[in-house]
Amino acid sequence: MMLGWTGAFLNVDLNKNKAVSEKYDESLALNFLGGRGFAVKILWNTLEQGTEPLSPENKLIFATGPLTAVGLPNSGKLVVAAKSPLTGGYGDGNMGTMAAVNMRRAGYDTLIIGGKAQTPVILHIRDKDCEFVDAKDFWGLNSFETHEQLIKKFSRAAGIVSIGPAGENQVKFATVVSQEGRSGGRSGMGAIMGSKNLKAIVIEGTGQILLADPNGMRKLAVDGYRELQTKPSYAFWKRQGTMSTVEFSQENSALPTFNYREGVFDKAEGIGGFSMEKIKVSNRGCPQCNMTCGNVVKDSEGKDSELDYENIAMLGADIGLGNLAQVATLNRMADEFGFDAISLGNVLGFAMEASEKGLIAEKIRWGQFEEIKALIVDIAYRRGLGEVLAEGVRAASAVVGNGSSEWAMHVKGLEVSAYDCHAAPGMALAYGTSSIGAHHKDAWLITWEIKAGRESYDSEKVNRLIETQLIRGGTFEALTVCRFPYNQLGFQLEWYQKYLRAATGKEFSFEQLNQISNRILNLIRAFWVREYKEKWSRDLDVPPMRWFKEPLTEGALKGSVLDYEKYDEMLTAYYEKRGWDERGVPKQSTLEQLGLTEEAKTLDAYVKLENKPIINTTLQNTPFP
Ligand code: PTT
Ligand code: SF4
Repeated sequence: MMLGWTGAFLNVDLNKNKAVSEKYDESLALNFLGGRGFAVKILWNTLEQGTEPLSPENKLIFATGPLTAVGLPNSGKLVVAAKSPLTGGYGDGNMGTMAAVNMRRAGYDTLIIGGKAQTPVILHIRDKDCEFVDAKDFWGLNSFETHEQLIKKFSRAAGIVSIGPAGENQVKFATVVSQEGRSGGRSGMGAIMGSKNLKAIVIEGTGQILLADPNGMRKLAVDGYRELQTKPSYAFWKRQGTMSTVEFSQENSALPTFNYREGVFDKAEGIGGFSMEKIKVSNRGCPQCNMTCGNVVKDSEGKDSELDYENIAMLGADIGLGNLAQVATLNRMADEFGFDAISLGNVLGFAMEASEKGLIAEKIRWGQFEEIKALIVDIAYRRGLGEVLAEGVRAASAVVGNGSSEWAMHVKGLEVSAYDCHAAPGMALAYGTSSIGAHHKDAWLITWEIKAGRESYDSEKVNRLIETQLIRGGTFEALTVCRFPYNQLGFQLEWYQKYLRAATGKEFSFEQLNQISNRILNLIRAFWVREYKEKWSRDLDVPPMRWFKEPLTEGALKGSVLDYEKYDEMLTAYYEKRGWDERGVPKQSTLEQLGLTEEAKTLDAYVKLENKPIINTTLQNTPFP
């Protein structure tokens, strides 16, 4: 019997309204751990190459890991994954939700959802029972209304994930939303739910997760919570969460401003952590967490809105809006409609710049609150300019043309998150090589880079990047728990080894954990290459040209710009250290060393692993594969 893992997946076929519980082999758990590891392995195994992301054949995965929901600090998280409709590659997000807790208590580590319901449905799971509930009365509701209605219909203790109108209308950057403010799956996981006519999933789990050492885990969990509270930054974290990053980014010319033209914003103070504190009403957060970081404020309409740094930077500075209560309204709209707030800010900034340059007929101006609100609604319902922007910034720039691809701020189709990189080559490489496109999840290198020397492109940065990607993008995404105790409060990694021992009864050395992470990240890379086939090119690992060509014109780092040749050298060094060829494709030997021999054979059939050149595309303009 497996301990720590439930050992079962729930396989749901919406074509047939059927759900089957499946045992999986222990070797999967030992080699891929859980979360992102399970997700990529399932997608690799079950999707045909070239599967259309919004087709019934795509699989939507909700995956937990051996540490999810076992009572230890910040363990109420899951990974939501699929082949992304925004990027055409591997896509996922990590969200805190009671659905993670209930899924494990219902006896499942992972839900695998395929097919498409004929009419909108809600999947209701109660332990081993499953039903498909007609969702006609819910379709069209926003995610907050959906949550409220479903709690009334089922139970307050149920775990609920749902989509809003953005997901229903298959906006390519629609997310899955939970608990009025947790949002996951930046690269369009909500659109996948919409394409399957799946409005929501309600899970009620009443069982117990079997652990190797339950008493040991209880004690370790209490010790962990106590230790977190003693951390010097704990109190400030509870006050501001990620919001203090606004001041950090502004001081370091990294706050995305006017569609990443600049790294400083003259109204930054008004949208920063200390301004937020003045209107803050409470903290909200994920289950099983004692450092809850969601800052709830009253927005310009008097409604609650939960603020994080990324959302505020992207729906504030990046679109020229300096009124925090108004930014909070846009943030709430993002959660209600179920958009990714980062991509939303990005497409809005792109539209404003295109409008300013006279490249589109519509007038949409920096910082004009009413115009922005109206455009957000149009994106959700795919009306007018909204229809173009609903496809994401890469596709929008293909429509707008006129060189706009140089300031369409994305990598591999995923919009850049909220760190300007004119003067941060390491962070630029982190975006370039991230597992899902330009997201900071795998490697938030910028704080370290600023201390280490931001002007350098040396191998220390490459080493640090890979180390960070393995821990954050590999281990934490597989465990599957929140990484904030570790990277924000300095909670040591050794804790997680102890937790793993108590959960599974097995020892995992750091070398083993790194090996698992490396396996996961290599398989993710192999997935991208398999899906892009001959369209794959190293250019896809290069961030937007704006950062190379258009220097900052304001702030202490005025004149800064990235150096293309040096970036390219750094990319080569990165590939060598990863065991990838000059195209960024994992070598046969690399995959074999990680036990991915079968996967190497499959990949070889699509892209010769002996380093034969494949078509080189122009920078970042690869059409959707
Ligand atoms: C995450 C991305 C982030 S990363 C932020 S703010 W951040 C934005 N939050 C959004 C939001 O809120 N609403 C919305 N409509 N769109 C949003 N888009 C953006 O989505 C999130 C926290 C945060 S807040 C971060 S960094 C950490 N991320 C973790 C991670 O990736 N892995 C992990 N093991 N632990 C993490 N802990 C932290 O979790 P995505 P959440 Mg999110 C409202 O989903 O797709 O990964 O994108 O899930 O429960 O809200 O927690 O400064
Ligand atoms: Fe969720 Fe924040 Fe707690 Fe992490 S620290 S579990 S993101 S509330």
